[in-house]
Amino acid sequence: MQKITFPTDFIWGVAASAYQIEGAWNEDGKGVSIWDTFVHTPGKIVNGETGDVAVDHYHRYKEDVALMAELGLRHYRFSTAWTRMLPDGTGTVNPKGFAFYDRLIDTLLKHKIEPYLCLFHWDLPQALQDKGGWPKRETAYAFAEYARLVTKHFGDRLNAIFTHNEPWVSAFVGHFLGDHAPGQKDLGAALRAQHHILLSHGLAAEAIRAEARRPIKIGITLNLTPVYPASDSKRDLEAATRVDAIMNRIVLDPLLKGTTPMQEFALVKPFIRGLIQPGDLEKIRSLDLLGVNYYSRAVMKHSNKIPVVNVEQVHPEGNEYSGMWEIFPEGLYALLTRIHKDYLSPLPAGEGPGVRAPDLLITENGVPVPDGLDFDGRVRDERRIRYLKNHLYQAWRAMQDGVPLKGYFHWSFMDNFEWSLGYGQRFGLVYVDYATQKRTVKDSGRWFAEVIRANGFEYSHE
Ligand code: IFM
Repeated sequence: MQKITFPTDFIWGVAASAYQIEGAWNEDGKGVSIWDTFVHTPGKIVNGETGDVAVDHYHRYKEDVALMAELGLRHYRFSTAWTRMLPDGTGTVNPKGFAFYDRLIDTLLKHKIEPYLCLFHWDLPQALQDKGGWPKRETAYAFAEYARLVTKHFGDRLNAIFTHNEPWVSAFVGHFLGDHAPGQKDLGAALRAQHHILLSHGLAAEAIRAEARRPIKIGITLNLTPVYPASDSKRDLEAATRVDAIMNRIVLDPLLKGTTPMQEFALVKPFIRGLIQPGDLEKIRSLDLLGVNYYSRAVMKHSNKIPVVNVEQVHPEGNEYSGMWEIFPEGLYALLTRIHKDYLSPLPAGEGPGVRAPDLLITENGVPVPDGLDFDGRVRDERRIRYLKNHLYQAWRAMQDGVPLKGYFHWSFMDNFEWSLGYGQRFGLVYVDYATQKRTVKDSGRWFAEVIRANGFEYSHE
C-alpha cells in the first residue's frame, strides 16, 4: 500500500452537460438545438432514445445539488444550453432560460460549490445550423455574443468560464463521422467547423474579458487521446504521428502555439483554402485554464480504412475494456507529461502580459460499466472504483514528475444520456433509475467522497 496525497488546494469536482441531464427540451421558451433535431430523426440513437426528459435535472436541480454537497463536492462543471437563453442563437433573449441558470448557480453557491460554467457542450441552436452552423464563420461571431450575454448576466458569480467542451468531437464526430448532430459526413465541413469553433473560443475570450467586472478565468476543455503505433514498423509509427496531428495537435497547436498542423496533409489543403484569415491564430491563443478530458488511448496501424490519414484503429488484447473503450490508465500519465513538455513548460507561468501557460485541469475522466441496483438497493461498482484509483494514481504520478496539475473533475456526477448510445452506458457516481428518476449514490460515489475528504487514498500496486 502506498499513501497518495494531493496538494491541499487541489480542485476536486464532477462534470455534466446540459443536454445529457436537463430534459425539459421544449419548456419555458427554450429553442430547438441540433441535438433536439438529431434525436428525433429515426435511426440516429440506440433504441430511439432521446434527451427530452434525460434525468430531469431542470426540475430536480435542487435535489441534485444537495446530493453533491452531501458528498463533499466543492466544484461542479456544467454547461448552459444556448437555446434556453437565446432560442434562435442570436437576437431575442428568453428571460426564463437565464432564470433557470440563476437558480442553479445560486443553489450551488448556497452549498459552497463553485460553478465552472461551460458555454457549449454540442447543442448548437438549430436556427444557426439552418444558416450553415459551425462550418460558417458567422457562427463564431454569434457564439461570442452569447458568451458576452452570459458573462454580463452571471459574471458577478463566476470565477471561471469554459468556452467549449471537446471542440474536436463537435467538429469531427458531428461533421465527418456523422455519429453526432448535425450528422454530416463531409471532411471539408469538419475542418471548417474545427477552425470556426476554435476561432469562436478566441472571440468569446475577448468578449468575456471586455464584459467581466471581476477576474474570470477563461478555459477550454479538450478530448485528448495519446496515440500509440500498433507495431514498431515505420509505417505504423507514421500512422500514429498522423492521427496525433489530426486528433490532438489540431486543437493543441492553435490554442497553445498559434500554429496549425492542418497544412501538413496534402489532401486537406484544398478544403482549407482561405479558411484561416490573418489574425485568427493570434485570437485563438487566449487561455487561462486548459481542461483535459481523458478516457482511453488509440492504437493505430497503417491501412486504407480511414481515408486522408490512412490508418485503422486496433484493439490490443491484454487490457480490460469498458462499454466504449480500452481501459488504459498509463495513457493519462503519458498525456499529462506530454502536454507539459510540448506545450506548457515552454511558456512562462503565472500572471503577466503576453501568452502564459494556462492552469492544467483534468475536466473529464470516467468509465461506462453496466451498473445495477443489488437486492439491498446498493450499487457495488467495484470496476469504477478500480478505474478511479488507477487513473488518480497516474495523475498523481505525473504530478510527482513535475506536471502542475491543479484539479480533477470526474465524469459524471450521475448517469445520463450518452449521446448516440442513449441510456445504455452509465458513467455516474450516482445511479439513476430512469423509470422513477430516483438517485442512489454508488459505492464509487462514496469512495470518491472519501478521497476528497482525505485529499488522497491508499493505493495498492496489484
Ligand atoms: O458523455 C461524454 C461527454 O459528453 C463528453 N466527453 C465524453 C463523455 C463520455 O463519452
